[in-house]
Amino acid sequence: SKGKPRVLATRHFPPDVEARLAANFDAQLNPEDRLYDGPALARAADGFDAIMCAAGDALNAATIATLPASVRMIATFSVGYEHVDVAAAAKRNIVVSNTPDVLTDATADITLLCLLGAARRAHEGASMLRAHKWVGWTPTQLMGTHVTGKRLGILGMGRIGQATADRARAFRMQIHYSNRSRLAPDLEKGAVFHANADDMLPHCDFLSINAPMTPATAKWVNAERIAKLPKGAIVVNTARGGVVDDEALIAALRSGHLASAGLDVFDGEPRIHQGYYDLENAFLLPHMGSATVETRNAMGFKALDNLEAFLLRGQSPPDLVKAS
Ligand code: 8YV
Repeated sequence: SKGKPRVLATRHFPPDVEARLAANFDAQLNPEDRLYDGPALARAADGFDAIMCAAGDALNAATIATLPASVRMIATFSVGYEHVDVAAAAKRNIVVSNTPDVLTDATADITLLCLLGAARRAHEGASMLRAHKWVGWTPTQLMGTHVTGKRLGILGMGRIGQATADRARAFRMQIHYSNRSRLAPDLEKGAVFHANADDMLPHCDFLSINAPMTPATAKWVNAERIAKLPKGAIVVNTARGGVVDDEALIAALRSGHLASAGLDVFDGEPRIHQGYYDLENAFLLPHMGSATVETRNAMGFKALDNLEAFLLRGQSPPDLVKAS
């Protein structure tokens, strides 16, 4: 009889996830705990039925073209899937799955952390204290931007955008949003819809990017659009760094047109634009949006639900990603 299906994982995962992976599959975890490049991944995948990968692993058309014929599935441990060329996979009859929903709350939480951290100058305060430079309170020390009652524009009102809006409403923020389509009233909850995202910009005291990385969103936040934001606005990004033109954002943070930025994601991460390191008015995190024990376990279990449906039961993966 045939043995268990074989799964090659590009990363190590939380212990309970690895235990279930090992129980149900003949699994191999990347011993290097760093990314395989294209040819090395293709070599390593020889004889494997599926690859369990993560955001940042470049499963582009060139890599997918060189994958061995044994590979029938790519399950990414992420909701974003711009790193997997789904059309190239479809051509080779490789199914792709992702992990939506389970990371919505954790990512919306960190969006508020970035918003508040940027508005309230958390980086400057924390580093002043840690550097033993806090000589005492003064009435004008570290005055930030008030959050309550301000306008928040959300670019991309999907699951994470909506969960961000729900949290922002507790701060009595006025929600504006732009999305491919307008939400039904029960989901919109009074937020102001802008059919053209450019038209939303003048209304944003805060702009939160919650859109996926696509050709249409690449470097969408550029110099021209930043100029349309009110002076003193704050940009928050917990989606993908590539949606922002780093040069333009850094220039606006230097000039003071933007008060600050709260960023969890960066183009080319972890080798981020050098300009960010010198900016006091940027609250920067190393892509930790989904990094809670509960969420990372749920993401792993969801990836496994998909692998098990397809490889053990011959079903379509519940979180099948279709080529657009
Ligand atoms: C992860 C993410 O931290 O789900 C995504 O799209 O970016 C994050 O949840 C990570 O990239 C996992 O692959």
